[in-house]
Amino acid sequence: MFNLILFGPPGSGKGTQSEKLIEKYGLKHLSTGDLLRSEIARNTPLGLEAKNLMDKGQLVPDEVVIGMISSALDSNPQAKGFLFDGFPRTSAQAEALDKLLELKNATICLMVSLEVSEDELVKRLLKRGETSGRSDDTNEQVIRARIVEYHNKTAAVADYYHRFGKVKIIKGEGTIDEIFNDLCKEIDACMN
Ligand code: B4P
Repeated sequence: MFNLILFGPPGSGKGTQSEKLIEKYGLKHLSTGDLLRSEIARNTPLGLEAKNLMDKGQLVPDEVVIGMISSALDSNPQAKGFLFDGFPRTSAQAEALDKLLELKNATICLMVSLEVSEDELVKRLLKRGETSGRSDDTNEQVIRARIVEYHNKTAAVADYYHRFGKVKIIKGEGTIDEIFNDLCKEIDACMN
């Protein structure tokens, strides 16, 4: 089983590159952002709690996202591997993921981390906000709060995988195809 984490700050291209990667490698895409937005769209109690936090640019509690990932892993027993997009976002989530995978005799093979300057992140997210209908993309203050959450809580997740020599850093600025090619080089090197 090949399990990959696509890592990076909000707006770094995780969702964009995930779509291309799952097509090329046949991995099952697990995006906690998409799972949460689907709960919001269905007006579930979990969705209402999540929306409140996401609209402020804050992370949703660990137990909520870990529970979602756990059910998604169980519902996809045939998957030949998973692409984790936007998860793990805290060290507690990273430790929980390791334990969930261990139960399936699996592990994270590689974390690819997209690096993008803060000005570019803000520019991209505000542009997406013009059309996406995502309330967390329309307000610059909320976007900046998401970037602060990333530095305070999420950046440390890369250190966690770094200890196991599993992190590769990719420049996340350039054309979508250039970045995709750089990601594929790292993934192919890890698969072979
Ligand atoms: P996510 O849905 O994960 O959203 P994101 O990080 O903002 O988006 P992503 O990084 O995938 O966007 P992309 O660059 O593809 O999270 C949303 C919220 O959900 C979080 O703030 C949090 O509240 C909550 N949440 C999610 N997971 C959680 C977890 N595990 N724990 C706790 N809370 C969690 O796209 C950005 C834009 O850039 C697009 O418009 C795209 O077209 C553009 N773009 C992409 N690549 C480009 C390039 N090379 N050049 C120019 N533009 C590019």
